[in-house]
Order: sequence, then C-alpha cells, then structure tokens
Amino acid sequence: MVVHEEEPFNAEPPPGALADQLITPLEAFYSRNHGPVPHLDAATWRLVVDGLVTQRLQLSLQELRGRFPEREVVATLQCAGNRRAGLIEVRDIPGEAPWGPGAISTARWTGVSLADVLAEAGLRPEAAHIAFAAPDVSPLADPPQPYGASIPAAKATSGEVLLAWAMNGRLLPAVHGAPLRVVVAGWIGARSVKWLQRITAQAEPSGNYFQAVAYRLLPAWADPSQAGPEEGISLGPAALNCAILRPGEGARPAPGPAEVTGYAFAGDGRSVARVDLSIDGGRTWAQARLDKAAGPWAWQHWRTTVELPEGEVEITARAWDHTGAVQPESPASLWNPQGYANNSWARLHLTCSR
Ligand SMILES: Nc1nc2c(c(=O)[nH]1)N[C@H]1C(S)=C(S)[C@@H](COP(=O)(O)O)O[C@H]1N2
Ligand SMILES: [Mo]
Repeated sequence: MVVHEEEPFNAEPPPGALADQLITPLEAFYSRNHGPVPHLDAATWRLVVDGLVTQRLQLSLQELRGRFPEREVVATLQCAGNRRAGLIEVRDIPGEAPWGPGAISTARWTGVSLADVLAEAGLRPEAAHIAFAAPDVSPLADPPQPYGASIPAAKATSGEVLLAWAMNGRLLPAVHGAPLRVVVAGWIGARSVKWLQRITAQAEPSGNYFQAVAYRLLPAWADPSQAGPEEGISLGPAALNCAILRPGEGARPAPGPAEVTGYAFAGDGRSVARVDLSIDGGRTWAQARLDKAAGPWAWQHWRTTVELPEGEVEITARAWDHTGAVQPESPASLWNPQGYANNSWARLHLTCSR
C-alpha cells in the first residue's frame, strides 16, 4: 500500500494491485480515516434509529441480522479525493493527501437495506434527510467532533444503500467500520459512515463538519479557511471517472503492442458506456473493450492493445456514460481548493525503447 498518513491511517493500493480483479481483496482496499480507528465491541454495540420516525429503534447486531432480510450488493467506494495528485500538479493543495488513482475499491457487501430499517421505524413526511453518526473524533474538524454525514431520504430509501457487517464474505475489519457501516452505493465514500451508531431522520442535512463544511466543492477562488457552513456544492453522487492501472506510470516497455487496462466508474444511477484511448494526446482515439460489470453499483474494467511507438509516449483515457456525458479534459478547469472530484482524462507517461 501507498501510505499517505499513519495517524489517522490513510492508504491506497498501487494502481497495478487493482487491475485484473473486479472485487478488491481486503489487503488492497483503500483506507480513508479522519481520526483514530475505534475498536467497538460487537456484543455491546447498539444501533439507534431516531428523529422524525414514528417508532424509535434500538437494535443489537443480532437483532438487526435477525429482523431484516439479508442483502448483498457489489458496490464501488470512491473517495472524493481520488486522483487529487492531478489537481496538486496544477496548483498546490496544502494539508490534503495527494491521492493517486487508488482511492477507490470494490467489495461484495453483506448487510440489510437501510430502506427496510427505515420502513420499520416509519419515516414521517417531514423526514427529508437521513443522518449517520459515528464515535471517531476527528481533530481535523473545526471544532473537533465525531464523524457524521447525511443523505437525502430518497436515496436512503432506494434499496441499494446497505447497513453492512461484512465485505467479501468476511466480517468487516475494524479499519473499514466494524461492526456496522453504511454503504451508499454510487455516492462519494464520505457518506458511507463507518462504525455506525446512530441513524437520525431529520428535516435538514447533517450539520456535521464533514457534511456542512468539508466534502463541498468550493469555487477555485474561495479560501476554504474562510468558507462558512453550506457554502459550495455538497458532493453526493460520484462523478464519472476513469484511470489507467497498467502499465504503471513511468514504465519503460519496448515499442510494439502493449496491453493497457484500467477502471471506469459512472456513479449513482449511471453506467459506463464507452472508454476511449489515445496515444497522440487526444487527436485520435480507439475504443477499449469493456469487461462485464460486477453489478450496477460497481466500476467496470476495460482493456485494449495499443501499438507503442519508440520514445516518450503519453497514453490518455476517457470514459463516457450512458447519458452521453464524457469526462472533462483538463484538471486545471476542475481545480478546487480542497482538491475534490478530479475526474479529468487519465494520463500516463511511458518511455519506450528497445
Ligand atoms: N466514521 C467514519 N466514517 C467514514 C470516514 C471516517 O473518517 N470516519 N471516512 C469516510 C471517507 S472520506 C471515505 S472515502 C470512506 C472510506 O472507507 P474505507 O476506509 O473503508 O475505504 O469512509 C467514510 N466513512
Ligand atoms: Mo473520502
């Protein structure tokens, strides 16, 4: 793993570790934490569901597993900071980790539908947002506070959002949120709250620092230290994105045919329709072959063979979704002071010599 920070623990797999497997092994799954990893005792842990509901619930893990149908969803989690390094090349972003293209991973999650739990609690008509609370206190928040987030009720009741206790057939490791986490399929990772303790139905979005202040897209000219709550665009559904996983950046392959592979991810309610590759900076393009998707909430992998000329080569990749939208060309046009949502064309540099 490429470790950006030991405490809090933030690490991503090298791109090659994500190639060739649609389900990311636990050892290679990226970790994104804002505070120390809590070690909760699953036996005494309880989940509270409260707020604008007709019936407050308090559930042990056993009760949760016994009372609601088990659901499995293959879903990709992607941090809003994925590929931030490409924005830092445009202009420095102090205090934020320079994530490469590995702040994204895919697991087969097992849990229950949040929709089923909310139906049991009975959402009142004024319940427009569902907030999640966890115990890990982040010193980065202003003021320091436990991690939290919220999603609109429409997404929360749409079935694919899970309260998960297992990934890839194993109980969640502590670092990924044991005993229970939210998995908001198709949305930025920040909303998939780990170490979940409380679900609150409310009229307004969460006032937590990580919902009201961080994970918002400010204009390039804004000073994040001066930005008040609710400024900027609250990030939710993940933006269409792609990356090249193999060959690696800076590789020195021989000229001739070479296989290039990568991922593409369309985010909430959209699917990847096409991936193009160019070896002449975007003047001409060839279509990559899309592998079969692991499910509607997961990334797709793609591959193609390109004919590498001798010398310095830049490989460019861009994805299209089924609405006809394509990734934007330049990271400069997307630069924002916290370095979120870099979904510009993927670029990779090779030196090809015999
Ligand atoms: N309680 C809690 N939940 C959290 C976080 C956190 O710091 N604390 N980080 C969020 C962010 S920003 C991301 S991208 C994902 C990362 O999940 P992972 O570490 O399992 O990959 O968890 C989200 N849930
Ligand atoms: Mo994130």
